[in-house]
Amino acid sequence: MRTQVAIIGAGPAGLLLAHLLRLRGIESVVIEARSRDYVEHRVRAGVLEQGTVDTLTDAGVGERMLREGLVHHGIELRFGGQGHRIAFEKLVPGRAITVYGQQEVVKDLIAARLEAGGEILFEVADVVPEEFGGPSPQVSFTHEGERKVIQADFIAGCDGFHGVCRDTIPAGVLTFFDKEYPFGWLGVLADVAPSSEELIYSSNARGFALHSMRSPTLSRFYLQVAPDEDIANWPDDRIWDELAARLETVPGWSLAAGPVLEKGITAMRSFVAEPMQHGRLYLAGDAAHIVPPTGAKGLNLAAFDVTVLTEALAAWYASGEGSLLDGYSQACLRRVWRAQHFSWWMTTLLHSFGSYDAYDRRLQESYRDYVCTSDAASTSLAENYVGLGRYRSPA
Ligand code: FAS
Ligand code: PHB
Repeated sequence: MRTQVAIIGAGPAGLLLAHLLRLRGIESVVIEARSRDYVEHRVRAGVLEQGTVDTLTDAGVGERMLREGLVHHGIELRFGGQGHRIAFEKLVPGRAITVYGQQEVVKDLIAARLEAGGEILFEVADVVPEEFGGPSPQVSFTHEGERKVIQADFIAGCDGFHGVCRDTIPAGVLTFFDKEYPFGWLGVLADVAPSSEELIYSSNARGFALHSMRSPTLSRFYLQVAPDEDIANWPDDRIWDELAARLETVPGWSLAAGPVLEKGITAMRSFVAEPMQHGRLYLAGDAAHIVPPTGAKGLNLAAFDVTVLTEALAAWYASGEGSLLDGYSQACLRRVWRAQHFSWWMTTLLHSFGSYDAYDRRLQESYRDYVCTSDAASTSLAENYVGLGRYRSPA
């Protein structure tokens, strides 16, 4: 098989990259380890930044998102027995977020890809990116019981944190930056109407809880739990009791419960691999970086990376100009580290850390008070949360 860009991974990064490249007349083949059904039903991110919404809309894959997505103009921080609304319309006028599940974005991108006659090979195995140190990289893999090879000009490593691409880069080339948190998130998808119009980030002595949603009839919740927590310890009744204990902390507000459709535990980690490229292999999305989901940045960062990579590849194919490709990693990492800091900051602001002494807890309380009473502080949160705008190529 021969193509221009071999894309490993059919998550948001790989699928959006394939779509954006096609719009620029650049061919690609996407290979994915899991089945189509699996990737289209994997419940993950839920919040799209304004820039991601604009990218999907302008790329012609935003029609259902604009129809079904929930546009929100604020979020609530809830602590000390009070709710504090971060009002985007006041702090960052004209910018909002859209609540639209990652699996819906994936479905829309797969549908667009297949409708355009693009290729996605699902359920591949033993994927090996090769020869990316020279001008003729290739990817070998097994598909439908047969060993295959894709010859390409470039390889895009969009295979997530647990993929193979990052690890095929020779030792000593990459520098890793890693931070683990002393807790995880228990995520819950429930067949119940949200008890709030907007997202609620709540913290009290019992820990952190997040009330999000997917639609007017589908709610999404998260609970801070121990990092090695076993989901078997969390029957549905206990989940609802704990969510109520952490969210029902302002007078007159109550949480509606309902059937739990799905529950699972996600580890919390901050991670960056630098640089995000080596030879003709380019890493994008979770393959290159991970953020704790508190800032709702993961999916949005992936979209930003592939926007940068598309511009760089388009310049190379148009004129042989390689400076944007050479500068890919640097162009991404500025945004990556901004999102890393914001995600770490939101996580430390809102979670209970067992290691905190009395002084640390007073600092946290003071910072929470400052964020809720200072326009400058809440504007900083708002502009990071709705996103810092789309990539603008230097050209
Ligand atoms: P992805 O991991 O989404 O996609 C990588 C793809 O590559 C997968 O489909 C995988 O099957 C495939 N792959 C892996 N190895 C391969 C191989 N060897 N060959 C071929 N294919 C291979 N972000 C938020 O903003 N909010 C959240 O609430 C949130 N919750 C999350 C919960 C979980 C459990 C996880 C793991 C992540 C969560 N994230 C969240 C982050 C998540 O949304 C990512 O940022 C987003 O999926 C990034 O997209 P990709 O970079 O495409 O990586
Ligand atoms: C979600 O709806 O899945 C979600 C929303 C906000 C976050 C994390 C996850 O910060």
